[in-house]
Amino acid sequence: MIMTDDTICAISTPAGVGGIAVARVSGKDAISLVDKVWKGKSLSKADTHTAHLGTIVDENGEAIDQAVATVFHNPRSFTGEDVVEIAVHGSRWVQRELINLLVRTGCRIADAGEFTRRAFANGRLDLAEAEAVADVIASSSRAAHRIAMSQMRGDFSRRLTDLHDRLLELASLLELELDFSEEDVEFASRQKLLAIAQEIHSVVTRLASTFATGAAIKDGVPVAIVGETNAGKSTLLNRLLHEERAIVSDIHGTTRDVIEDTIEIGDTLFRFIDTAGLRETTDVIESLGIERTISKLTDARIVLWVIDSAISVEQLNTVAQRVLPHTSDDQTIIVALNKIDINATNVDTLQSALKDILPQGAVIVPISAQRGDEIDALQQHLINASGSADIAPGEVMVTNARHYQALTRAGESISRAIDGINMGISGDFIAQDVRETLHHLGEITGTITTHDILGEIFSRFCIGK
Ligand SMILES: Nc1nc2c(ncn2[C@@H]2O[C@H](COP(=O)(O)OP(=O)(O)OP(=O)(O)O)[C@@H](O)[C@H]2O)c(=O)[nH]1
Ligand SMILES: [Mg+2]
Repeated sequence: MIMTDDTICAISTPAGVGGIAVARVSGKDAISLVDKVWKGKSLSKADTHTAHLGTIVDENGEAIDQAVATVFHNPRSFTGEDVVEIAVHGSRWVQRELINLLVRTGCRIADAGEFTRRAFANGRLDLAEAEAVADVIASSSRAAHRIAMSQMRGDFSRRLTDLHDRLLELASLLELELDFSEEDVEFASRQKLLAIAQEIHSVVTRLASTFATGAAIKDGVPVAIVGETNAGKSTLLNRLLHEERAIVSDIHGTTRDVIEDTIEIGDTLFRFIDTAGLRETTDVIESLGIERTISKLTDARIVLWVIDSAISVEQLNTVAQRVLPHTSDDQTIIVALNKIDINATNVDTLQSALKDILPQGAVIVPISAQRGDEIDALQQHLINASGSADIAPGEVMVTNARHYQALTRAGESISRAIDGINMGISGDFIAQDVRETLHHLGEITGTITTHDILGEIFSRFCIGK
């Protein structure tokens, strides 16, 4: 995508039929070009941020549709250029005709993400904010929306600007030291340099550490439903999704493959993953299913371990050996002691046996997946484990893998600077690491970004964004 000063147009509402559809026109000739196909009050004479009722007419004077045109003068528009948004009735024919007419009049059809890219090029948004526009549009839960909105409004970018300023301070202190090194004066005490560098390091690593939760909230927190065959995993999946998504039967080994679906609980999107039951088997297909179970178990944020409460403590230890070795400290384990409608008496025994073998932070919830007992309690534990409740209003969360990588690299270079200061290495080597840290942070907001990276990012947008 090459930046030009031509005028672009595209339908910005979703493809298909709707009550209305909105075409966006942006560029230096946006207003005069739309005026050519507009019958009504002259848009060229209209004030900025005003809406006008009129008719779209083609070259032969034929009316295409009645429309509302909203005029935005540069630089106070989304793209920073002159913009007209034309709302027409949302028939496919009207939408197609309008765009064809605009193209015949002199507009070019916008490339994917070109409106947002122009907004970035004109300094209306930095790169992180532009990427957040896509996240706001894609967000499918309140928690994901809240994070994307905060990023779009610039909370993340402001945090990065603070870091940038601190790094510049560090760089200038180091340079002062260099300038006067001949005279053997140590201007900035190493102690002070160290304190600044450590503060930057701690902010960078804290931001990077929000990625695991941030990404999970954006895409749906992955919850692997695992356990022995016939424990009631598929019954629980269906219960959580409120639909008969997976086959349930009393035959051991009913589920052979992974079944995934998402649903919002509270404000958070969860991705539930039903898996093949864990047992000794010689069946080739079942073994392949179990391999997938293990891989889903390892990747999940939350392990929802379903246990048939009829089993003995001995059997429990056997199943635990198939589950617990695959879990890690980063995961939360929630044990659903299932079928309490028929085995209520065994629950206490199992609960105390479980307490001995479960890691810290794991929770046990006795439930009946079939009857729906204690599902509310289970959902509350899921919300707690998702981490979404811990997000304070205005707290910055990293949800984008590109940002996470840049932060990780920035963390590595500032950490080298800290080592350098501690070891008494000469200031110019340390300054090198500080500059590298600045570079990585600049990649996030787009102050330092190549044409290729920009093309990559904006091509993932749809046309019209
Ligand atoms: N009484 C009772 N029966 C249940 C409960 N949950 C599941 N079941 C029954 O247990 C049997 C197994 O349920 P599934 O959900 O298929 O079990 P699963 O863990 O998915 O089993 P696999 O797919 O074979 O690994 C079925 O007959 C269910 O109706 C429960 O809470 N109470
Ligand atoms: Mg199943």
